[in-house]
Amino acid sequence: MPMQMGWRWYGEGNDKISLSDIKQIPGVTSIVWALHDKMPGEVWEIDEIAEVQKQLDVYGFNMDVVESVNVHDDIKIGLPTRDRYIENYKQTIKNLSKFGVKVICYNFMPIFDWTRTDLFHPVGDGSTALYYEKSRIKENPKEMAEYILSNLGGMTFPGWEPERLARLDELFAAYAHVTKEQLWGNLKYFLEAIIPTCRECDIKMAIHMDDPPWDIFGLPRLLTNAENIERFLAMVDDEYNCLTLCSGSLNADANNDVAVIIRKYCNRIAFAHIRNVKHFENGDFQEASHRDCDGDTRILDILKAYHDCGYEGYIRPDHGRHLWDEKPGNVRPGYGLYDRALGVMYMLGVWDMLDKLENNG
Ligand code: DNO
Repeated sequence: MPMQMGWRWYGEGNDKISLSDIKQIPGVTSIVWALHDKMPGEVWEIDEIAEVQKQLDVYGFNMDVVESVNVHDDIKIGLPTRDRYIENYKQTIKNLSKFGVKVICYNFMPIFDWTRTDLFHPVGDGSTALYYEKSRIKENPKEMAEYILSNLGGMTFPGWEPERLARLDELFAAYAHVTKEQLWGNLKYFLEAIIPTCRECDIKMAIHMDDPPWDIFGLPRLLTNAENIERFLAMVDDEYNCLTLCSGSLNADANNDVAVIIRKYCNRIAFAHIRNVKHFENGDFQEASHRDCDGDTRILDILKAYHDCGYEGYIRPDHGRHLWDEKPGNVRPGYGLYDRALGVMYMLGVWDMLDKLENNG
């Protein structure tokens, strides 16, 4: 089985890009989906999942990959109430398995998911892209959260739930005593509780890399480099405990060589996010087109590593730039149509050539 190309879609009525638009992009077979109106900790009900299945069936897409079933803060903080939310998580896994779901992408970042200081930074060619200015991520998480929330154009973004972020002070107070070691322990507790259900249901849990891969606002982050990936995989050494290897998240730290990580852990990568970033000397970074030479992530080496390893998992273009008519307010930051579609074609172009060279030189 070859690798399978996916496309992240935010759902009917919640995404300007329609399934019929996506159908016209060559090679996409999997819709990477979620129930975006669910709060972390809620059970995803059968009838709600069935609704999405019906929509995807019309176009012949599979629903094998969910991104994300978000983990409740009480689990990350390690509160006694976590067991109730873990039970809900298991029920969601069981419900998803009835629809043939194979992979759940999730993250274990305290409070914030991906973090950027500018969502529409000029690239220099008329397009814009997500940008991270290191000096602006210092003391004021509120300012950053308000900036991001007010620039989402009313669109939902998992990890950026306004209801949750309205309680920012409370959340920071709750995480204040969670050390990095405790966070590792809470992750282990969560995984040990759910992996038997994953095995029973044949669903792989695929943790997303922390983005950016370093502590922010004094909050610990775990999935940041090869050493921590090794620790994570060994901590719960089970074929259902896997990675969503996000090339752009990892390579925001220029010391991370993503291709080397792929070659080492390929059998535990269930989902690949391909994103290119360009580094600046002061530690800032900007997201770039998927073309290798437009950034510093070495996309060609990454694709070659997956190909050499015989990768059969899911892959998707990650963030793209905003092109042409994609402007603040009418595009979900990072998730426009055009640049991600170009990303699919670039990746498939490289992959097809690698296949050809392998098959008949
Ligand atoms: C960024 C995404 C992440 C990812 C979550 C997974 O655009 O890759 O937000 O979906 O971290 O839980």
